[in-house]
Formats: sequence, C-alpha cells, structure tokens
Amino acid sequence: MKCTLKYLFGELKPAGRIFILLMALFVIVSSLFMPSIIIFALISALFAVVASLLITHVLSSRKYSIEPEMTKEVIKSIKHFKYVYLMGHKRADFDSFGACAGIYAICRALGKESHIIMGTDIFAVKDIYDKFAINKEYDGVFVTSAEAEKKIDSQCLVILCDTHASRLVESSVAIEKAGKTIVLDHHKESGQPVEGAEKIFIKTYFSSCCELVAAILSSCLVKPSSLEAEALLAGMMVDTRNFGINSGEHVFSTAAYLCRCGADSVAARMLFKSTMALERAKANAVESSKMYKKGVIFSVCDSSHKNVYLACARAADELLDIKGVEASIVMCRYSGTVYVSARSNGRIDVESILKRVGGGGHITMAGAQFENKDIQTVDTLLKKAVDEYLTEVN
Ligand SMILES: [Mn+2]
Repeated sequence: MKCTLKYLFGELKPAGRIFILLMALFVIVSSLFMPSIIIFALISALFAVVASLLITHVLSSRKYSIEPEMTKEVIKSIKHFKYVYLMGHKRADFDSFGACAGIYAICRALGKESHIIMGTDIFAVKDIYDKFAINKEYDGVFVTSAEAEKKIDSQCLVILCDTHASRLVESSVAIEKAGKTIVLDHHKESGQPVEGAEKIFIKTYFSSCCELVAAILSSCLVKPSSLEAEALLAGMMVDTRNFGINSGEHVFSTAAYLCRCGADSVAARMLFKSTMALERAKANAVESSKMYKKGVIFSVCDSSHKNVYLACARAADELLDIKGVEASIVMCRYSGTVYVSARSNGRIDVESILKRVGGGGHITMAGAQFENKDIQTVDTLLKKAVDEYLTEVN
C-alpha cells in the first residue's frame, strides 16, 4: 500500500497529483451533501487514478527511450545536486564544447544553475564560444578552471564530456572537489581513467560525444536552443569529418533532429574556417609527407604557430584524401611536447597503433602526446608500432 501510494504520488506530474486530490475532495464533499452519488463519485475517482497512472506510464516509458540508464543517471544527478559544472578535455574542440552546451540545455530545463568550464586554450572553439559569449542568455555561464576550482564543493556535480582519460581532463581539481562526477565519452578506453568519477559511460558506438548528448536530449524530451543545437551539430561534423566517416543512419537522424531544433548547417560549416597561417602549416605538412608502408603515410607539421597541433590534425585529415593512403600519421612539436594526429579510412586501426605508444582514440581517429621527446624519437617509436600492428593483422 505504501509502495502504491509512493508510486501514485511520487511518479505523477504535479497536474496529475492535483487532479487526484481534486477527485478525492469531490468524493468527500459529495458524501457529505449528496450520499446518493457516492458510488458515482467513487467510480469517477477510480477512473481518474487509472487514467493518470496510464498517462504517466506512457510518458515515462517514452521519456527515456534511448540509453535509459545513462539518461536516467544524468537527470537524477542534475536534479540532486545544487550546482552543475560541465567540463570537456584540455584544448577544447567542437565535440567537447558542443557536448557541454547540450548538457547545459538539460540543466536549464531542470532549473539548475550550471556552468561550463573553459580552459586556457580555446583556440579551436573560439568562433562558437564567441557566439555564446555575446548572447546575454549565457551571461555568467562560462567560468575559467581557476574560478571553478575555487567554487566547486560537495554540493556540485561535475559532468565530464568527450574524454575519460585523467591526463586530458581540463581540471582534475574540479573532479576531486565535486560531490559527484559523471563521465560521458565515446572514445575507446585509453590510458588511466579519471579518478573519483562515480559513473563512467563510455559509448563507443556514438560517432561523437555530441551525438551521445543529443541522444540524451531527445530521450528526456529537452529541446536545446538553436545555438546549442548548432554547437552540437558542429561537434558531430568534426568527429565524422563532415559526415564522411562513422556516419550511419543514426548520425544523419541525429543531425536532422538538431536541424529541427534550429541548428543551421551552413553556420556550423562556417565555424570551420581556418586561418592563413594554419593552412600554410597544413599545406607544408601535406607536401613533406612520405609513404611508409601498406598505405600508411607519415609527415611532420613544421610550424612555430601557437596552435600547430590543429594544423597537424587537419593535415592528417587531408592526407587521407590522397589515393593509396589508408592511414596518415602527422607529428608536430610545440613547447616541449610532440603531438601526434593519426587518421584512417577504417581499414587500418590507428587506435591500435597509437595505443602501443600510450595514445588513444578510435579506429579512424587517434592521437598521442609525448613530453620531453624529439620528433625523431617519436617517429621511430611510431614506425615500430606500425610494424607491430601490420605483422599482427597480416
Ligand atoms: Mn569527440
């Protein structure tokens, strides 16, 4: 009985609860003044209860139609905590940024104060970030890592998007200080996972973290704003290389859903405009590339550009468009660190190659970083990893 009552009142929406209370009041009043219609009133009340239960059941089963466990956990936790902090990986990209913007929409719908933590290097997402920054609706939403670390305590929930590796997290202090951390990622397990995260959801069948977040949004029937939908679409476009890879029916239906929410695909495409310096660095990397073996091409992106690793990633993308290239591996060195971007058309598993040298990612897209090593040493390590991989698969 206690359970039934809890179910009746706990699961019902406020309107359903008021409806039941009104019916109960109707029964009491009619029994006092018009005993003859008690039976009619009781039947009406019973009917109302059954109808409300059915409606609630239909609504709740529809509510979490996609990834019910993950969606339920995210919603339950957001409701439970006083503040929510959303965070991506270091050197934010469109996917981590878009995913945070999508979760922000859920927090807003649930009336929860939430903030998006922005690191120091936001070059890659500057254009979309600026669109949010000039919009008054997002006043005070973005905070720096230092501000967040000061404010976060046990009353705060942290949701980490697009990575689960501790070395890539924007702020590990935020996770340490928060009451709870949930991780939403689509990358294969790579490296040491973040410590102190209560729930880690790694769903590798999603093309991007943005697609994963869009699934949560549609599952809990929260509509993102058109700008948030644009950020989510941009994230999906980056991780699917403009719908060139990992783009099945589910990716296109998610893109259609985001367009229905107001995302402008042309505006999203415009976000990818490059700078002349980056394009030059990319072109140099493409020109100096050398085929290693079995369609694996190597190159070095030689530039003093502050964001050379972006040119490196784009060069790796572009090399894949060359006939005969199955996988591309591009290296660059910036402030003591060697960055590696690897791409593949799906026939060579670059994740398996980079995992051997401490990197991670996906079959078609992977990366690695090496501190205190020179390009030559990294080049040798990578070629050894390629050899090992090729012997293993052939
Ligand atoms: Mn991603």
